[in-house]
Amino acid sequence: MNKKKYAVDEASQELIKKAKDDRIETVWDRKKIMKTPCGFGEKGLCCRICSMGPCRISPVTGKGAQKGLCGATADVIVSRNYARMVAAGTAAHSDHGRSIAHVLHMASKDGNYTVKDEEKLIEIADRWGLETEDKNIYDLTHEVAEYALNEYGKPFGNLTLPTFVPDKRKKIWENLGITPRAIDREVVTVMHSTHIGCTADAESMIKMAMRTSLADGYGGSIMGTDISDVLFGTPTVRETEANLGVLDEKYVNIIVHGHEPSLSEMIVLAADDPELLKLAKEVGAEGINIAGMCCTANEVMMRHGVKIAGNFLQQELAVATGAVEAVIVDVQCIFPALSDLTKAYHTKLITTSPKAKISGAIHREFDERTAYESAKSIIKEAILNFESRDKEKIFIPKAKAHAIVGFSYKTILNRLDKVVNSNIDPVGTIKPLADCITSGVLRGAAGVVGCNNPKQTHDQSIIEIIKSLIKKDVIVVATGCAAQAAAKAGLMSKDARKLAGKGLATVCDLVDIPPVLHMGSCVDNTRILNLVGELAKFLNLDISDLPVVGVAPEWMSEKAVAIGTYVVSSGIDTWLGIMPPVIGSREVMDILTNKIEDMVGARFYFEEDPVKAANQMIERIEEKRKILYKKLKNQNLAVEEATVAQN
Ligand code: XCC
Ligand code: SF4
Repeated sequence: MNKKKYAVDEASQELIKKAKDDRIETVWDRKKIMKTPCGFGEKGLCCRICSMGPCRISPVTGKGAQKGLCGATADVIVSRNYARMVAAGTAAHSDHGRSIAHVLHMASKDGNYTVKDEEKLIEIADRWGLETEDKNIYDLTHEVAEYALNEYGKPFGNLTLPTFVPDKRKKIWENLGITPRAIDREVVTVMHSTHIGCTADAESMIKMAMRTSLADGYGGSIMGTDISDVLFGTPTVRETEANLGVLDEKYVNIIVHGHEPSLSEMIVLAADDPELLKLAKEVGAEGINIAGMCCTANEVMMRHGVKIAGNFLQQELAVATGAVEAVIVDVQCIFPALSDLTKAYHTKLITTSPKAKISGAIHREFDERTAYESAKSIIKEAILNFESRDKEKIFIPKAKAHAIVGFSYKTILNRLDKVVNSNIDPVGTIKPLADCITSGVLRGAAGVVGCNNPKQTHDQSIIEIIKSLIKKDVIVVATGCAAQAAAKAGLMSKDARKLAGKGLATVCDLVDIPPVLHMGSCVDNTRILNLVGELAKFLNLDISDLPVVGVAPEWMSEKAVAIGTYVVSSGIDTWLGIMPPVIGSREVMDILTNKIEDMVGARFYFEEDPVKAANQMIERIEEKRKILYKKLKNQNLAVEEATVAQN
């Protein structure tokens, strides 16, 4: 290994070495071959939008082309590229949400998919103004599903925003003209406006990107979260383990990888089928071990405690253990490299979605109408593959960590009730959290989200940022691959309380939570929006008044750009640990890191150094606290600062 380590955890390090010994190629090898990334692409200055180009321009050096053939400037090209990233990310989250809505439409009393959380169904129906009284639950289910699907393409009006959005925030969006309309419409509008010969004004383009991102955060992603909760249950606290050490040599190991829980839920269910367990024994295994990867892991872990094999950059390493019978995938974040890689071992790569076929993989289209049987036959294929293992090639690292997970919005409220004096305080409200934050026992909250990226040492920035924050009494909520990094590092265990500052540690003890709360997959960032939205409403403030920050230390996907944009547009300052391709335009840089604050009360920070980023976040949180006090005092709320200065 050269100067920079590839990964921080032992399991990954051991397997990177094994991959090398096995002479297989991983992302880090390909990164070496790739050498320096294209400078134009990196700055956002390459335009492939029409075939007069591609045009690549050099405004930074001032030499060579300064405009594209059509006359597009750096500001135009960069802003268009940025908006397209947001549109693609929004499309991915929202289409995932749509699939789940289709599954909801299919749900029936004796079907493969049923309603697990009726209360949540009714909550959604109420939010959308649907009549719920005296209605057959499955009639209501179909109505809710139809309403959801209509939100994607309704011809008139705006998206039906969730009730947790504070009125002040809605006003801000309205005044800026960025209130989202139908979800698909926003994506299409960006694709249209970025076509040659349309929008050529960076600010207008970025505003369109913001509106589209809001259609993701308050539309498509919410569908993903809320409807999954209806179908599969709203997550509650569970214990699990994380890292590649969860694979077990004696078992048939199956990795579920991708995003949509409709597949993984069935796989988890079917893995308990007596017929399959019998078959597993017959081939010489002790049982079936399902482990998750990426956001699919988060979905099944939150609802069943299924173990986490690893996050994004560990997908190849899992295969390199030589102990995985099948990697079952659906959509998003699946390396095409798995196709060749699995062939170097006995592992089967099984694709299941027509939206993500991979050449060289086995395609077993997952049919939701016969979901259970589909899942069973896929698992069967994995079991029968157990005997093809090459014992010589097996190495499973020991490393794994214990984690307490499953913190949905409701679960957090229920936990907080433990500290409530029910004679005075209403239970089931956000008041205890508001008290912790306004009193200063907790200095603030941070959402640590997003992916892995080989531009950074795997997981390192995520872990460092989280540790710095909790030490300063900032409670961390995490989703996606960042949450898995935290789980693997033991930051979601009881023990992690030792790493927290005094205030946070006290809260953790009282409420019995770890200092880092796993809130789910990336569509579940909506759970965080829900939390901050309700908190702001409770305090009669706007989200931008809260001492709350967001950070994606090692992001890589377009989805992360969409998330970052809706988080900032919601009024939450957001740090990106990987520079997005916008540096080629002075105007776009200025909008995203400065001007946008005048529009929505929050801005982007681009900082690759995790220590610097964490310090900036803490500083910002303290600044926000001062504003918070002023505003609360103006409302004549009696607030007492517990610890005035950060010590
Ligand atoms: Fe993918 Fe969602 Fe990123 Fe992980 S965090 S690499 S998007 S799996 Ni969402
Ligand atoms: Fe070049 Fe303009 Fe075509 Fe882009 S749209 S490729 S800048 S001519």
